[in-house]
Amino acid sequence: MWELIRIDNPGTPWLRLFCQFGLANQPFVFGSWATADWPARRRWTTEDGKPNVQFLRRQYGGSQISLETSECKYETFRFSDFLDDYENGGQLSKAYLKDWHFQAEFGTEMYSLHPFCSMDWVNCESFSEQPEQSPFNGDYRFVYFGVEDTSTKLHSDVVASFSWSANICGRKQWFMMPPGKEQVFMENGQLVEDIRLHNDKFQQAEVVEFTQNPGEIVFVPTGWHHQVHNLDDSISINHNWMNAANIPLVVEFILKRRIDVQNELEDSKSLFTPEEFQEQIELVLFADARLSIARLRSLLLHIQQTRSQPLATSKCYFCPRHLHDIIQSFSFFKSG
Ligand SMILES: O=C(O)CCC(=O)C(=O)O
Ligand SMILES: [Fe+2]
Repeated sequence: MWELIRIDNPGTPWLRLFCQFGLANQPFVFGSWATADWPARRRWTTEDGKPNVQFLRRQYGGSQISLETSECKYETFRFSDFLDDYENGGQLSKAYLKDWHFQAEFGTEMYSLHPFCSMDWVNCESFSEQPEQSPFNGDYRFVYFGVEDTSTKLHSDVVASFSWSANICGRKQWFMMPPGKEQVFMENGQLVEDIRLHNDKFQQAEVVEFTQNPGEIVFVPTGWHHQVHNLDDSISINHNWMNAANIPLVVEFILKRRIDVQNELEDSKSLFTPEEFQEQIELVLFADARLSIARLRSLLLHIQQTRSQPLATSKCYFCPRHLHDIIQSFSFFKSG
């Protein structure tokens, strides 16, 4: 069984993490030091490590949240009603509150990003607060709240993005496997419901199994399928993102999906002019893959423009701080 690498040394250079895990597309976990000074860890939890219901209700109770109440059926509730139900051990709060666009409503004051996570072309750009300007039509920043035994089925993340997931309270059990190995868990053209029932295949699929403790941050690389179980009542914060390390994988993903969409639409081609047909492909591609070729191009232009400006005029990458980071990274590589 594969062992997951834990980064316990807060002094580990970000460039080393970028090369060893970002560029190599390999998972790792940051130790709880990475979130030790996050206000969320103090304020959202009680001393015994449970969700701090009073604080959460007071600060965020009026927010509208969406819950999957039965298979693929979502309903909207007030967060305070969800919390009341949680306190009373009711049924509503047994539904996993996922993908809550908390940050779009309340901002990001409750946490801060490690440099490895802040090199982010999705959520750290000027467009991230303006859905209509964003190539992704919004941000990819979320809060999850799940009671013990709630879980997320085997999946890989949206648009071939990276994700990080920080446990504010509670523990999660993770199962992850390298890109392509999910095929081992295909039955009748579909991924199995729960890979724990197929643990005889774990070795073949190179499954990495580990527990994420409170405060730890898991890095999920592009295309790695994962299944996640809340071992306790848990709150987590996560982002999906892309940057120079995984953009080649994103481009490969979107080009492949474009070919699929074009093939799917081929029958209706004669109904459109060539330009309209291309537009149609882009529309379907965006609906299906949450990105399109034009949107990807606008993202890349934005990155090129915003990055080349300061670099042309400043000596950022020659300043003593960055030089130190770079030298440190290379000495890490040499030593092991
Ligand atoms: O915590 C969970 O239930 C799922 C997290 C996840 O899928 C992710 O961070 O990509
Ligand atoms: Fe995920």
